[in-house]
Amino acid sequence: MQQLQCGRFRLPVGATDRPLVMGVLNITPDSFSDGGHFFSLEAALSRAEQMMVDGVDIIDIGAESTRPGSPPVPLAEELRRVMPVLYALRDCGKPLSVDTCKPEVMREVLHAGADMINDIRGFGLPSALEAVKDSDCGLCIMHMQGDPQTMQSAPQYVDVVAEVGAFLRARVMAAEQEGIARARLCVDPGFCFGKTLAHNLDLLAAIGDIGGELGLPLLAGLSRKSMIGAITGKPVETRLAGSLAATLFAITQGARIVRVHDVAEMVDAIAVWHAAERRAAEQSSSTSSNK
Ligand code: 7PJ
Repeated sequence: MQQLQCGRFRLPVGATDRPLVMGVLNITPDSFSDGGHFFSLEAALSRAEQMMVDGVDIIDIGAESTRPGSPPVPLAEELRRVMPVLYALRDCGKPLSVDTCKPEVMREVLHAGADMINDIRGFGLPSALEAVKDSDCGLCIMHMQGDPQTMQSAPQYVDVVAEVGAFLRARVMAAEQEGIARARLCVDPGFCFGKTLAHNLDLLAAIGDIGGELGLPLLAGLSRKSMIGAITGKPVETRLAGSLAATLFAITQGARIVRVHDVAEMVDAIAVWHAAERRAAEQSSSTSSNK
């Protein structure tokens, strides 16, 4: 049974386990999909409570907007946003992930009890791996081309699937060289982080291969993203159905953790998909054993 070591938790991420839902808790005043709505501590906590009622498996606290074109958030400001939320949710019973690239933030939040670090730069800043290595937190290693300020201007690849796969492999090796156990790692192709619609679709079709080749659980974040808008023509507030479809497709391709804004809807979609999928697997194994 495959498990992801995630601070105080061991999360089931095997091929037959129910895919896990990571709920996005944005505490930025400007993040692109729920800009400003959840900036106050009170609002962040009530949002987290609702996600728990809705069946969330991991809460991903993000204080640095990574919306395309967004400016970096200074260290002190990021800590000012994230720490009160982390302290308040510390004993909520769910694994707490922090979406950050800054080694100083990683150290502080791990000290305060975060279970996972989700780094859109794949722990690429100097001393990021060092900041997490002596804890037992989970790591999500994500691929991004460029940086949030410029990444969507002209992303370029010769072979996006091979290049994203090679990047993730290199970062996994770097983590292992720091002595970080593989059981703590998951990988993410980073949809819409320096990718055109065509790049994103290539990656979506191939994510099973990327995760499978590395032998690590795959995390996919598609919720409300620009690629959903590019396909449906819908603005960010009306991308729910498109997000559910893309995310379920990612699950059929092998994603084990999905990062979403709409937890209740995703949990229901997964419950129905998983029930049907398990039954289909039972039927095909009983058919093959009768042969
Ligand atoms: C992702 C993320 C993602 C991981 C964001 C947004 C932009 N972390 N943080 N994967 N996206 N691991 O929520 O649209 O796709 S911020």
